[in-house]
This record gives sequence, structure tokens and C-alpha cells, in this order.
Amino acid sequence: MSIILWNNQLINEEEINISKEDRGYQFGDGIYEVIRVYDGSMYTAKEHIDRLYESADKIRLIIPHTKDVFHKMMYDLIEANEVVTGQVYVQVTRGVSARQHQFPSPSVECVITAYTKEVARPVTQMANGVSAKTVEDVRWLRCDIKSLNLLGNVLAKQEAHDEGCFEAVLHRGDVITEGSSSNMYGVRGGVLYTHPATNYILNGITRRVILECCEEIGLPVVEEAMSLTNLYDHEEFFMSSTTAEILPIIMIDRKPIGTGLPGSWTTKLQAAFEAKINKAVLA
Ligand code: DCS
Repeated sequence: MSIILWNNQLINEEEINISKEDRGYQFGDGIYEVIRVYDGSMYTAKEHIDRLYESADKIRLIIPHTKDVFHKMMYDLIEANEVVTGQVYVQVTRGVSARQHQFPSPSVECVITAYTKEVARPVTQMANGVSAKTVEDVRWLRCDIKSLNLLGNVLAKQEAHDEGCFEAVLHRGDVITEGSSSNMYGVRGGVLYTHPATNYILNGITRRVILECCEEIGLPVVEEAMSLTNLYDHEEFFMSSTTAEILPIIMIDRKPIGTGLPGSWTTKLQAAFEAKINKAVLA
């Protein structure tokens, strides 16, 4: 049986009692984070917790704990569940109140829910790569917020899965933005391209680590959106996320990228990324 965090207490999962009028349930009015656990400890926890509080600010939601207390709550949850290699999912909603679109007035306490799960590193996909499908990005214009509203992302991922693809490469017209639950990168002429961290994408924590890795391995970075028109001019393509880490994308819309095998820069980045994980775990 697993232990979950519900507001400020650790309880057995069947004891949770979510209201039908929780604004997360009714409106997707809340935010979330997914944090990786390696060897029992959270990876880049500070960055994830900072981003959670930034998302909260952007939707005018108040989390009634200091970041240090929040960090300790996540830590206790991981310890209670004895997670080794896995993840923490945490969401915060604007609370419980009779259904009306505007914020509750007077305001109500937010509802925090968090649980852990063992999740293996996707070693096979990391080695062999995955395929993707291009899907028009019809989401809202605040993709920088890690909002619980994921309908656009869900529909895009399903469209990719319907075609036997692992991920959707989202594009607004000719402009490639990101994946349905990942960031996207291409390598062309020995330069890495990825969409700048604007309101059109989520500024991934993995993305930030990857940009540091690029510097370490001497791969120049241009934070400029790739275009659909020159998609197949890229020698390499890959995606990143907390759970997926770095996955080579070897086919898009059934056509190979480069040689159709994971590229050498991608492999080097995976090694640099892994070295950082190992260093953090050993610290
Ligand atoms: N873009 C979107 C739309 C995402 O949902 C995610 C992560 C990312 C980029 C990558 O961000 P991180 O590197 O910080 O993970 N999505 C999380 C999710 O929903 N499941 O796992 C990760």
C-alpha cells in the first residue's frame, strides 16, 4: 500500500477524500510537478520546487508553506514509500468551493496531493531511439505554466500513439515548439537548436541541464525555433523530460532523421547527462 501526501499529512492512499468541487477536478485550476528520484534522492529538487512556486504565482495561487517546508514534505513522502528509482508527482489546486469560474471569495486553502511511483529509466528507448509524429500545437498561449489543464497535450499524445509513435512534435504553423510532454531539439551543421524559453513552451528542468551539458561537450546552442520546412535537414533530433531523460528521435512522420539511428551528439549528451545524475546521487 502506498503512502500519499494530502495537504499537510501523510496518509494511506485509500484514506484520501477528494471533493467533487475541487477546482482541480472541475476546471483543471491548479499546477503540478514531476520530480525524478534516483537512488532514493530527488534530482534537481530545488529547480522543480522553484518552478512550482513560479507556476503558482503566474496563476495567482498561494502555497501556504515555505519552499523549505515543501521540500521536506516531498522528502518525507519519498522516505515513507522507500522509493529507489522513480518519481514524485505533486499537484496543487485552488481548493474546494461551489462551482463558479471566478476565484473563491473569500479564498479557500489550496489542496496539495502528492504520491510516488517506481519508474525505471527508459534504457531501451534511450539506446534505440523512438519515433514521433508532427501535430499542430493548438494549446493556449501560457505553455510556460505547468498547469493541470493538459487536454491539448493529451490529444496530441494520443494522435501520435494512434500512429504507433512515442511522442508528438508540436508546431504552430511552421514553428516547432516542443513535445506533448517533453522539450524538442535538433542538431544541424554541428549546432543544437531548440525553441527559446518563452510562453510557447515549458522551460524544462531537463532542458536546462542539457544546455549545461552542451557547454561541457562543446556543442554550440542556438535557442531559436526549428521550422517544419527544414525538419529533415537535421542530422539528429531528440526529446527530453524528467522521466524520459534524453531520447533520440530517429523517425518523424515515418521518415528517418539523419541516418535513422541515434546521433553521436545525442549519445554524447546522454553520457554527460548521466554523469551529472551520478555526481548528484553520490553527493
Ligand atoms: N514540455 C511539456 C509540455 C512537459 O509536460 C514537460 C514535462 C516538459 C516540456 C519537460 O520538462 P521537464 O524536463 O521539467 O520534465 N512533463 C512532465 C510530465 O507531465 N510527466 O513527466 C514530465
